[in-house]
Amino acid sequence: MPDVTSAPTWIDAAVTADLQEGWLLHDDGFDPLRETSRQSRFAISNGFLGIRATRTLNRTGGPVPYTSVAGLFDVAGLQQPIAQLMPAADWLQLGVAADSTDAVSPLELTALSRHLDLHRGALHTGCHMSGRQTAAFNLQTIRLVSIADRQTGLQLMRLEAGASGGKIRVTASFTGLDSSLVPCHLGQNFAAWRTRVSGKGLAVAAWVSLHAGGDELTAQAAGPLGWAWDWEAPPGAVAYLQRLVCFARTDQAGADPARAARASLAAARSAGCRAVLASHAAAWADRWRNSDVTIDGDAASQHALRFAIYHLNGAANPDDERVSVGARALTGEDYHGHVFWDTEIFLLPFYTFTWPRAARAMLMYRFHTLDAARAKAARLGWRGALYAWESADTGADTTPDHAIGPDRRVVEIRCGTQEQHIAADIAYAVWQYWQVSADEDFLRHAGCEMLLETARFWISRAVPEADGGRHIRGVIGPDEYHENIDDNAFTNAMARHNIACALAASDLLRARWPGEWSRLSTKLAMADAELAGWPAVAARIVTGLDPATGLYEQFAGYFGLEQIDLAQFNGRSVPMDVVLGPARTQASQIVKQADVVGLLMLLPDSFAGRSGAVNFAFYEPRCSHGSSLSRAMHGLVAARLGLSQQALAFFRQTAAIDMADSHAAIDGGIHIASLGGIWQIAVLGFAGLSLRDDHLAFDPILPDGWAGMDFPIQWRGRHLRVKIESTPTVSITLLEGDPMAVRIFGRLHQLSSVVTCGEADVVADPANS
Ligand code: IFM
Repeated sequence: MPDVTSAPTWIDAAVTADLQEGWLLHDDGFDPLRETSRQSRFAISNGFLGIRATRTLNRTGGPVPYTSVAGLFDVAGLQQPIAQLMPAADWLQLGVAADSTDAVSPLELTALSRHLDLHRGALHTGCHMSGRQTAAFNLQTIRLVSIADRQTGLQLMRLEAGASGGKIRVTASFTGLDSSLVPCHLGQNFAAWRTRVSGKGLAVAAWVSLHAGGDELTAQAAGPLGWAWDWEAPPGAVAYLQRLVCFARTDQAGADPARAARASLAAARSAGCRAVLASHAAAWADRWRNSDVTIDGDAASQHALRFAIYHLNGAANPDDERVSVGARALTGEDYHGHVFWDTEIFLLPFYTFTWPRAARAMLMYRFHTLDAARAKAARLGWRGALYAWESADTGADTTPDHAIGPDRRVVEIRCGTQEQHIAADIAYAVWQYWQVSADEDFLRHAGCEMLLETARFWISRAVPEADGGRHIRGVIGPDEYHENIDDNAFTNAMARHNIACALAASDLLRARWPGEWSRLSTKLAMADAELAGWPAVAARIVTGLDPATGLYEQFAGYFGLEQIDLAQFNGRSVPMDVVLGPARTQASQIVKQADVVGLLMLLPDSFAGRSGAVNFAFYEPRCSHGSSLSRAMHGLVAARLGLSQQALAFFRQTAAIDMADSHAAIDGGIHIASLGGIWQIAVLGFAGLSLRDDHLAFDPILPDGWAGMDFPIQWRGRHLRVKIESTPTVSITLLEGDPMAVRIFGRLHQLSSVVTCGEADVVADPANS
C-alpha cells in the first residue's frame, strides 16, 4: 500500500506535465454559446465510462454533468417507451469557497482553461480563483477514466494559495444522486442504484483525500458521497486532492456490482493514484502504438486524424460483449446510446485492423442480440434474422416511430421496419473481421451463425416475380429521403454479398470443422437442400445495374424523378428536405447521403471497369450530405478513384463536423461514425489498403501536401508497419508474425521482414520479392 499520509507532491509534475504539441486540444476562457459543443469535443471515455468535459468547479446552473455508463439502459419516455442510456451520477464536483465569518461564498473563477491530452486520454483544467475578502488561488485538475481498469475514474486537483494565503473550504461531492436511477443505498463512500424498469444494478465505491502542508486533512462528511475540508492556507501553500471512483454494472460485473466496485476500489487504492495514472497512460501509449496514423506535411489533417483516433480508442471496450458503440459513443445524449449501422460500417474497420479484440467484442454484442433479430424477422413475416435498426441492450428494435424533424414538425420514422440493409451491414463486418483476423473461434461459435441467419432473412425477403428476378420491395436505403422504395441497389447488392459470405462460411465450417457444422446446422434446422438453393436466389436478386452504362439505378424508378441542381442551394443552412419539404424531396433525385456511392465504397468489385467513376460522377452531384456519415463515404471513394484533392476536401469537411465550431449538432455528442470515416479515408483511401482473398493490397495515392504516411495494422495475428511516401513508395515492415504475401501497386511480394516498393518496381530488399 503506498504511503497515503505523505503529501502526493507528484501531482505537481502531473498537472504541469509538458503536454505534447500535436496531441492537444486547447480551449481558453468560457463561451456560453459554444460550451455544450466543447463538452462533447473534449469528452473522455474508456468504453465503459464516459464523461463530458463539463465544468465541475463551483458550478451554478448550466447543463447538469453526468457520467455515462455503457449498457445502462432503461425503458424511458412515456409517449414512446424505448430503451435509453440512463445518466449516472456525476462524481467530479468540486467546490472551493471563501470561509468568511458570515458566510461561505464560492470564489470567482477567471482564466479558465481546458486541455485535452489526446496521448494520455486525460482532461486538464485550470483557473484562477479569487474572492473579495480572500486571497487568490490557482487551481489545476486532471480527470480520466482508466483504460487499464475501465471501472476506475481518477480526479486530481492541485490548489495553490497566492502570496497572502487565506482560509477556504474545499468540498468534493457527487451530483444527480437520485435524478434518473432509483437509489438503493447512498452511503458515505459507497452508493448503489437500480434502473426503474429494466432493474439493472449500478454501484460506485469512492475514496477521496486532501493533503496540505505535508498532512492529510481530516474530512467532514457532507452528505452521501460528499466530503468537506477547512484549510487555512499559508501564503504559497499547496493542497492536493485525490479522488478515486470505481463503478460496476450488474450485467458487466456479475450479480453483485457492489462487491465488484469495492474490489476495484481496493485494488486501485492499494496501487495508489500515481500508479492508476501511470497504468492508464501506459495503456493509452499501447493503443497509440497500435493505431496512430502519422501524416507528414499536413498538420491540420494530422490533428484531425489524432482527434478521430483518440475518440475511437476511447469508445470501445474489448472486455464487454454486452455493449457496442452508440452513434455518439459515450459523449452525449443524442440517439440515446443506440447502436446503428454506423458501428459495423464506419467504425469496425478501424478496430478490425488495429484492435481486433475490440472488434470481436462489438460483433459478439450482435451475436448476443441474434435472438432479438430472429424475433424481428419473424414479427415482420420473414425467416432468419433482421437486426434492429436502432439497438440498445437486448437487441429489440428501439427506433422511435416518430421524432421532431429539423423543421420542428413531427415526422414518422419508418427506419425501424424498412431500413433493412442493417442485416447485410452486420454480415459484411462479420466477414471482414474474419478475413482480417482469421479468428476461427469467432467464426465457428458466432460468426457463421450470424451470416447464415441474416442470409436466410434475405432469401425469404427477396421474392420471385414474374420477370424471373427476385425483388426486395418496400425498404429504405441509406438515403433516408426516399422511403418505401423497391429494389434499392445498396440493399440488394449487400444482400447478395451477405448470402455469398454465408455460403463461403458454411463451406468452410463443413470442410474444416464438420462437428461444428453438424451442431450448427442442426440448431438452425438448415438442411443441405436449403443451402443448395441459395446461389440461384442470390444471382436473381435484381440490383439495378445497367450493364451498358455501368450505372446502378439507386432504386426502381429513381431515374424518372425530378432532377434538381443542388448547386442552386449552395450556402443553405438547413438540410434539403427542409428546403424543399418532404414531398418534393421524395419526388426528386436528391439523395440524403451516400447510397450507390456507399455500395461503391463497400463492394468496389461490383463496379467493373470505369463503372465506379461513372457512378460517382452521377451520384456525387445529387447528394446533399444530409447525414454526417455521407462525406466520409464520398471521401473514401474519391480517394480510391484517384480524385485525391476532392477526397481531401471531403476528409476536411468530415473532420469539421466535430472539430469546427460552426456545427451545432455536436452538442449532443461527437459523431463517432464520421470519425471512423476519417480513419477509413486515410488508410483505406489515400493509403489504398484493400483486402484480397489471402493477402493485403496497397495502391496509395496521397493528396497534394501529404508528403508521407505511416501507420500500424494487424493482419491474421501479424503486426505490420506501413510507410508511404509521395514518390510514391510503399514500405511494409513485418514487426511480428509469420511471412505473408502483400500486393503493392498490383505486384505480389513475399513479406518476411521489409518490402519497399515504388510504383513501378521493387526498389529494395529484392530477396523478399
Ligand atoms: O445511422 C445514421 C443514419 O444513416 C442517418 N441518420 C443518423 C443515423 C445515426 O448516425
